[in-house]
Order: sequence, then structure tokens, then C-alpha cells
Amino acid sequence: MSGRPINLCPEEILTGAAARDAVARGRALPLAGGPLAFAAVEVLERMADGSAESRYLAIAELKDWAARRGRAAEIERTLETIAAARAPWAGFALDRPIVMGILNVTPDSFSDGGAYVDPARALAHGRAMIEAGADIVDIGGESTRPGADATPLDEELRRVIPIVAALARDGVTISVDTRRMPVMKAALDAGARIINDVTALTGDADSLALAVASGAPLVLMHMAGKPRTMQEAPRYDDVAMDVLAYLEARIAACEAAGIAKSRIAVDPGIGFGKHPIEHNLPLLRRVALLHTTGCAVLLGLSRKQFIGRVSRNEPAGERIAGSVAGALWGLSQGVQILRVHDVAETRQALAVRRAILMSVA
Ligand code: 8Y7
Repeated sequence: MSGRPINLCPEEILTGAAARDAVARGRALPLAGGPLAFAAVEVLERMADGSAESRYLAIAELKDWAARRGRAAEIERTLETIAAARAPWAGFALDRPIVMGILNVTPDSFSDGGAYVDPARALAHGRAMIEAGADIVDIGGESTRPGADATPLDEELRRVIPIVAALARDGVTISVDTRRMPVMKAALDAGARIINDVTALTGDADSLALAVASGAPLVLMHMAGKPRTMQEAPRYDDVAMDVLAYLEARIAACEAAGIAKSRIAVDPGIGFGKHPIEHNLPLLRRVALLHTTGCAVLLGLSRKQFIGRVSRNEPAGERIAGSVAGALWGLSQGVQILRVHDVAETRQALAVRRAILMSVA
């Protein structure tokens, strides 16, 4: 049934026994098959001018509302997708938060630029993040900070591949942060397991075919425009609906090429072609909208600029508490994977959250 695009963002998210009880009584549905449940949704309906009209409906009200509009079957399918258990991703069951630690082997990254260009220091930092509780180490050799110039391919390979190979020899699960097919291929050959592409396989004409052939799990991130120019004039009709539509199109392109959805994690791309306040904040508020893809959701907000903007304009190194707060927000919305610089601090916060949630059976 066609009509105006309608998206559902899970709301009234419950935890623990309250979640189980509400699901058992049919008042709520599991959120992505996890321990949280949602008892209501924000219905986002795309208007003719592109903007989103919003209404909040309890699950029971939603069914009547959809039936009156002749959209009952479609809304039912969407709810089923949001509620369904997620397949394991990259060998992780997704029954607890997955922490991806960031290892930038670049001279010019915004938060740790230059700290880990030296291979010995990069290796030590990768190992320290594993010690601190990282599940994955994300290795990148090209800065995607706003305005950054492209790194020559041979330079990106020279920075990334030796570190991938050394950490892979330790048995570390590695994702490679790159938009270039030759870097993906060399990294997978050197022992990386996961492709993390901020261009969602649009940045290199050969990357989709490589992703298909490799069988590797993927992170597809939303970015508006290219890093060089993305922050110049980002604009959206409705940022959350637009990001979801882009990611759905990229998932469809991957599926058409032969990639199973279970291999894909989606990511809203905080800070990539987004105004720090006007776009990042409503996108984070509605991050649960991404569960309608049926894929695992990865969130990367560690040390990003918006944290300083909503606080006291702290520099990147002083945004750790805000980063942890944002990570906890993501978990409260059912996000399964967190990409962070500060693994120990994030792990501590997760342990406290988990202990509180588990204290009442
Ligand atoms: C992200 C990312 C960066 C992110 C994913 C930074 C490479 C800027 N941010 N990859 N990469 N998600 N998947 O702040 O948010 O680390 S680079």
C-alpha cells in the first residue's frame, strides 16, 4: 500500500521485568529482540513539503490508526521488523553492548591526531584498548574530519596494513575504517574481519563488489556529501527520516548485490554532513528509528564536536564524560554497538548500568 512515507520510532522504552511484563500482556514489543521493550511509537509521516508530522501512539492505538488509513499490513510488518531478534553480527550475539575502540593511525585526526602514527605506539594503544575491554579495534589511516584532504592510497596502506597484521596476529577482532577497495582488500587479507565504510560503499566504484566477494560484515554509515565539504551547508527535510531513507537504500543496494542483511550494521553518522546542534541532536533523539532497518545499529559520537557545543566548548580531549553520557543514551535506545575512544571509561559506565538493571530480577 503506498501513500506518504511513514516511519515508526520506538518510544516509552521499558527495561527488565517491566519490559517482560508489558510484552507478555501485549502492551509492548521487544526492541530488536533485546531486553528492552517499547510500549509506544512516534509516528513520523512525511508531508508534501518534505517535513515530518509527528504523533505519539501506544502500540494498541497504532493498529487502529493504521487500519483507518489502509496501512495496517505495512505498519504491522514494520513493527515485526523492529521487534525481531537480530542475527549475530561479526560473530557477536548482540545480547550485550559491543564496544569498538578507535585506533587512528593518522597525523591529522581531530581528537587524537598524530598520537598513534608511530607503529609501536599504535600497537600499544590497540592492545591497551583490548585490555580495557574493547571487543573490536577500528583501524583507520585516512582522516575524515571536516575539510580534510584525501590521503594518497599508498600512504593509507602503509599506515594501516602493518597495524592490522600485528593486531590480527594477537587474535584481535579488527574493523578497517576506509572507503577504498584496495585498503579493504589488503586489510581483510592481513586479518581484519569487518569493513567500516563512512561512505556506505559509495566512495569507491569497486568496494561493493569486494564486500560481496569477501563475505565480511559491514558498517554502513550515513554521510551527506564528502568530508572536504560536508559541513559547509548541510540541509535535510527531516534529518532522522532522511538518514533512515538513505540507509534503507544502501541496504537495498547491498542486498541486490548479494549481501545478507545479517552482515550489515547501520550507523547514523553523527557529525558527518550534519549541523552540530540542529541535525545531530534530533538524529540522536530518534536514533531508535534505525531499528526499522532490521539491522544492528552502531553509534559513534565519541568526543565529537556537538558535545562541546551543548556544554562549554571543551576541546576533544575534554569531552569524555559527554561521550559516555551519549553512549548510555544510545544503549537506552537499543543501540547494540558503540564506537569509542575511551574504552575503559565506557566499560565502567556499562558495568554500572548493567549492575543497576540486573539488581531487580
Ligand atoms: C565514525 C566513523 C569516524 C562514526 C563509523 C571520529 C571512521 C570521526 N566517525 N565510523 N569514523 N561511525 N562507523 O570522530 O561515527 O572518529 S571518524
